[in-house]
Amino acid sequence: MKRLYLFLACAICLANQFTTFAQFDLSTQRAEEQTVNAVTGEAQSRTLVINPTPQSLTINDDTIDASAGFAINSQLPNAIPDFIKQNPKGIKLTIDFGKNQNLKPLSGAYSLTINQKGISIQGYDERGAFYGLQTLLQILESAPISALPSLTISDYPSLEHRGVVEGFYGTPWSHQVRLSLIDFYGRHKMNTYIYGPKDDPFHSSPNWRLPYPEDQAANLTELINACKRNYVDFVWAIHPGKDIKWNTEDYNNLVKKFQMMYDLGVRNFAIFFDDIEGEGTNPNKQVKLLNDLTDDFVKKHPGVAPLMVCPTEYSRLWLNPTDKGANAIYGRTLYPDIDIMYTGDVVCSDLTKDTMDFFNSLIKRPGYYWWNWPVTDYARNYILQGPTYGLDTTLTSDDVTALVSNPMEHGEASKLALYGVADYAWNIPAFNPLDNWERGLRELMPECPEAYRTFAIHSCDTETGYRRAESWETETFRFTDEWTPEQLKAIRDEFARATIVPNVIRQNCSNKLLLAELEPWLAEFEKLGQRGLKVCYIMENFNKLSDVEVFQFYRSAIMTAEETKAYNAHKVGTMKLQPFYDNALYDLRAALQARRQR
Ligand code: LOG
Repeated sequence: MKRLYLFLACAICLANQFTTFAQFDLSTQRAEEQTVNAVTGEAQSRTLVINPTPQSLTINDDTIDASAGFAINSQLPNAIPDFIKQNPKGIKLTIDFGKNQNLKPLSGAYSLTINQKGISIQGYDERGAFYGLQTLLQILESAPISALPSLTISDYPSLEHRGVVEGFYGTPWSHQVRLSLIDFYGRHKMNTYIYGPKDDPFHSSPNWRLPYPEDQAANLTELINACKRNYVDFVWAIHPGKDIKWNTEDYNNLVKKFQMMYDLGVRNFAIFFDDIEGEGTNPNKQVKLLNDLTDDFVKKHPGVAPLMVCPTEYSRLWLNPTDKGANAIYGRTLYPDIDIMYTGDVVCSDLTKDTMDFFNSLIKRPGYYWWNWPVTDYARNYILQGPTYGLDTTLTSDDVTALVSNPMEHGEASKLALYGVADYAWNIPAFNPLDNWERGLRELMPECPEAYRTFAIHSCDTETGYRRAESWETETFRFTDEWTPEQLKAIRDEFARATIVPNVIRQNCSNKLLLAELEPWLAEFEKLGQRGLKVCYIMENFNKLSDVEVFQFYRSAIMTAEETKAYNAHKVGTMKLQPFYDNALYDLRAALQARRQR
């Protein structure tokens, strides 16, 4: 983290006319991004829940009874889950790929029909057939097996690459969480997992030249196999720029490391030059390295995809926009099939047409968007559970070739955000942030979605950097304002819910990994509810209570130093609930003093 701060400090100083390096708080650097945009979209009621939203779906009036099971004829190896009941006399289920000429010629495109003749999935490619099956599985979850809707779906992705870059500072995800996430990617038609945790020493300095220890190598192979099962491209990224020397020795070190990773099963490679300084930042050397590696390694190894790169100048905040800038050099000299990553106007930014137009004009190809959300490595005391928004719904694959999200070090708790990333990247024009969030809550905590919603709506903003709408249904006011008993009741009820929902979640959420990640914030939410109720009580009864009583209640509502410390370590409700409490305490104290002086 310190390194990140230092780096950003350096970057800013560079942007400020190459003056001295100084260390300063990231929040001041991101001060220009303090506007909080409202969440767009609205909840929809629908009979079928399919995420990502299909491009075209027609539901007919009749239904199909599949309760006897399915007579399966599938060209897809090993993808039919056990819970699908097989019965040679049941409804016909055909899964095929590569033969339907009417599909969009895009990897992952498919059609699905359910009618009286049976169920047919046709994929443009094998991945498409797998995605058709994922859609069918979601339909089976949301419709009764005895009355499946007759329907036609024709579907394809808006963007070629959709998924995740594990690219944050902090504790890399555990193997178990990674495996669970990879299944989640497959289920939601995300096809990209870029492995690049900053704190994996074998990805970055000092050990990028060395082989992974045996146990870690075995885990990587397991991840690669999990990705294959889910039709996810596993991209292994290397971050050599902190200490790379532009000489033959280090070039050979890189080729050797790529070979080792190839032998473990890696077929997609990325090189990250972000957050470095010194020799490694030289764009001409970076380009030569990438082009040489393409000639010497990529082209000589069957099945290896074109390289991708994260440049040093990955944000408009400090990039040189002229012809001499690094990205213009990339644009002119980097092989055209190498994708170039970009985080947008600042480090954590909205994805807009202007953002991409600017970058694409430099790099002479559609950029590859690295979205720094819901990452919290710059604000680790928050858990981001808000809607996925800030993504322009007019973009097409001509503007942006990929959307990969950099999530929190809490992998399970990042799934809610990724549920949105998957939906947007698959079907951009249909993306409805609020509706997606409402569905995501149900998908991720089906046992108690309302309780999860109450927690999540108050756990969205970071107070710094990339601001997010939070508590948008809560109306707050000051004790000194004109307020009505109804207003007070509404906020008191919300605090009361905050005291209750953590236990509902603890008792009902069956995803124990998620629960463990949320727990420190659930505990703080509960305490916030309790102290909120106290101030509401005083506000309501202020005129009825004696000075001594008010004072006693006031004292009991104040946070102790320990409570403040615990809250600051795991903050929730920072936009509305905690400020309401803070203001109430301040105002009540002033009102009591005024009353005593009378
Ligand atoms: C890092 C990234 C980090 C993120 C958020 C990129 C390309 N690099 O400012 O590793 O997780 O910001 O703090 C970054 O975004 N640098």
